[in-house]
Amino acid sequence: MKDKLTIALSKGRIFKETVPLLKAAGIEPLDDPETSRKLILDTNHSDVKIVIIRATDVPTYVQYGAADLGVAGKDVLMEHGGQDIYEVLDLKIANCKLMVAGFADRPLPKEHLKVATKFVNCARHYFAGQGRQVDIIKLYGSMELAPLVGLADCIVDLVDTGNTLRANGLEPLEHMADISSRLIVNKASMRLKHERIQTLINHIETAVQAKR
Ligand code: PRT
Ligand code: MG
Repeated sequence: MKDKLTIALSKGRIFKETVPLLKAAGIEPLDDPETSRKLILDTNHSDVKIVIIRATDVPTYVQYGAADLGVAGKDVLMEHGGQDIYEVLDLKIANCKLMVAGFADRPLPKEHLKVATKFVNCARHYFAGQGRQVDIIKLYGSMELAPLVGLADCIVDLVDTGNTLRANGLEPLEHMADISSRLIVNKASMRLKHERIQTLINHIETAVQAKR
C-alpha cells in the first residue's frame, strides 16, 4: 500500500509529452487515453496507476492526495494557487506563453479595461501589479471571440505559434509569463513514499536534461 503510486495526467499534449519521461523512469502505461475510455490506466508496474483527468483538475487531485503526483501547466498551477502541493520539477514540455492579446491598431483603454479570460486570478494579479484598473470577464473557452464581438477590449490567453490569434485578427500585446509543465507532488505522499518518489523524480530529471 505504502508503495502504490498514482500519477495524474491530462490527455492531449501533456500525456503525449510526459510518456517519454515516465518511460525513462521505467514506467509505461498499458493503454492510450486517445483510444481507450478508461480513466484509470494500468502500467507495466502493478503498483503504479495513471489517472486521466482534465488539465485544470490535476492540482486538485494532487492537493487532496487522490493522486501522489501529477503533471500540470504552470498556467494551471498559478490559477489554482498551488496550495498544499510541491512543484518539484520543470519538465520543459507543453511550452507556451501567457499573454495579453487584442487588436494591434487599437490601444488598450487606460481605465476600465475589459479583459476576457479563463485565467481570472493570473489576470487580476498581473494588472493589479501594474496598478491598472480592469474589469475581468470569466470565460471557459474561445476567448479570441470576446474582442471581436465587443465583449472585451483584450484577452488573457495562452499563445504558442500565435496562429489562433492571427486567424481572428488579434495580436499578442503583452507578455505575462513563460509557461511549461511541472511535476507536482502531494505533500504527505512526499513524506510517506519519499524514497520511491525521489527515485522517480531523479530519473525524470535526468531525462529532461538529456533532451536539452
Ligand atoms: O483542452 P481542454 O479544455 O480539455 O483543457 P486544457 O486546454 O486546459 O488542456 P490542454 O491539454 O489543451 O492544455 C494543457 C496545457 O498545455 C495548458 O495548461 C498549457 O500549460 C499547455 N499548452 C501549451 C497549451 C498550449 N501550449 C496552447 N497553445 N494550452 C493551450 N493552448 C491553446 C491556447 O489556449 C489557444 O487556444 O492553443 C491555442 C493557441 O495556440 P497557437 O499555437 O495558435 O498560438
Ligand atoms: Mg485546450
